[in-house]
This record gives sequence, C-alpha cells and structure tokens, in this order.
Amino acid sequence: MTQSENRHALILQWLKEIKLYILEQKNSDLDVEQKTADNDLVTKMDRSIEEQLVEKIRRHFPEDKVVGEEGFGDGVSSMNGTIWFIDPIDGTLNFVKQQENYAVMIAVYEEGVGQAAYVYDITRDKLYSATKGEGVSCNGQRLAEPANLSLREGLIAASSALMMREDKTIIREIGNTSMGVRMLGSAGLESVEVAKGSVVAYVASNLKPWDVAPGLVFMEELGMSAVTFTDEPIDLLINNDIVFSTKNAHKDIIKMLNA
Ligand code: 2AM
Ligand code: CA
Ligand code: CA
Ligand code: CA
Repeated sequence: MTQSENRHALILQWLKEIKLYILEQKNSDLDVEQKTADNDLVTKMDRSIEEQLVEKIRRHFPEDKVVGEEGFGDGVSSMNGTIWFIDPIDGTLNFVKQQENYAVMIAVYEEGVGQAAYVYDITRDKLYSATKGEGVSCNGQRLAEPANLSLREGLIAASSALMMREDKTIIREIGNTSMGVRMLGSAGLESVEVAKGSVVAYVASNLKPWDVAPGLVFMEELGMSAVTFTDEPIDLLINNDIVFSTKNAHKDIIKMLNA
C-alpha cells in the first residue's frame, strides 16, 4: 500500500466509527450552545468528533497539521506541509433542527494541493470522496462529470446568509437568471450537489477553510470551476466568498457579480 492508500483506508475506517458514534449518541442530550449568534450553534457532538479525529491524525501522522472548526487543531499560517481540514459536523443547525442534511468532512492538502476529500452524509449513508487524479465517488461508485450547463439552464444552490442580505441584490438577480434557487444549509452537501450536476452552481459568502476544502478538491477532479466572487483562486488560509460551478455558469455568474 502506498502512503496515500494507507491514509485513505484509515480515513474510511474513522468515518465508519464516527457514523456509528453519531447514530448511537444523536438521541442523547446534545448540549447545544450558541457561538457568535443565536443561529450559530455548536453541540457536544461537533466537539467530540473533532477531538476524536484530531487525536487519530496526531497519532498516525505526527508531522501533519490540522485546521478544524472547533479549535482542537493547530494555528496554520501557510499551506506548506500536509494539512488536514476538519469540519466535524457541517450543517450543525440542520443536525439540531432536522436530524438530517448534515455531513462529516475531511480534506487533506499537501503543499497546497488537494489530495483527498470526504463529505459523509451520515443519515443517507452516502460517502462522497475524491483522491487526486481518481475523480469523485459516492460509496465507491465514480460520479460522471456533470454537463457544462449555463446559469439559465439549471438550478443554483446558495447560502441563506447571502440570499437574505438586503444589500446584495445581484445575488437575487443571479438566482432569477437561473431556473431556481435551493438552500440546503450545508456547504459540504451543497458542494456535492454541484459535483453531482443537481445544481449548476453553489454561491456562498464568508465560508471558512473547512467549509470549502473538500468541495475544492471535488471541483478540481471534475474539471469544474472554483473561484472567489472576484474570480480569484480560493485561499484556504482565509474566509472566502465562493462560486463552485460548471465552466459555463462560472462565466455567467462572474460577469454578473463584477458588472
Ligand atoms: P457549520 O454548520 O459547520 O457551521 C450554512 O449555514 C453553511 O454555512 C453551513 O455549511 C455552515 O457550517 C456554514 N457556516 C459558516 N459560518 C457560519 C456561521 N457563522 N453561522 C452559521 N453557518 C455558518
Ligand atoms: Ca459551526
Ligand atoms: Ca461548516
Ligand atoms: Ca461545523
């Protein structure tokens, strides 16, 4: 086994364990707490999953760095070396309010290049994964590259934080140009929607590195577009306003955002 095959096998094992842990614990007291606002929540599951993953990464890969949402990782100021991006539960509000539409996410970058990405939709038991050069798969079955549809020819996904903003009328114009807008509330699962071709774009503001790290690998593997609102490459050391899309929808959306 190569080192990356070994890492892939370990991650699959860890995700399996996390799934069992979530299904076992989800009916227990979640200890829901507010972070920065009354819709910005964290539960003991977010913390515990990140803590478990970080402990395993440190044990097996002591040289690597970890960037995680709940603070068990490292402070990272460059993309040098191997960096793991961890979002223990992406869509915590869905986890608390819907008991579905959330995902466990891991992405691994080496010297700034995405090597592996995992978005695990726990309740549907669908693991979306990519390893560099091998495309994107769902439960091991490779996804086809989506058709290169334009904005007019498809649905888009958007973050509700962005869609509801009074000052960003252009976002609603983009929505109106498309066939319709869908808002799922999980950046990871919305990236998967783009990868599957269910939407032609996912448009979201102020996403954190762990929100976008796996989707960025998926877009790369499928030859799709991943840029900021100003059409720059996404920088995983900062928060970004992002567009994940087909190549044609990318042209349409960037033109509208920067007109
Ligand atoms: P989270 O559930 O891991 O926090 C929709 O809310 C999407 O935006 C989710 O993927 C959510 O990730 C992410 N997000 C990023 N920053 C957020 C914030 N401050 N409040 C709520 N969601 C946020
Ligand atoms: Ca959060
Ligand atoms: Ca997230
Ligand atoms: Ca999270």
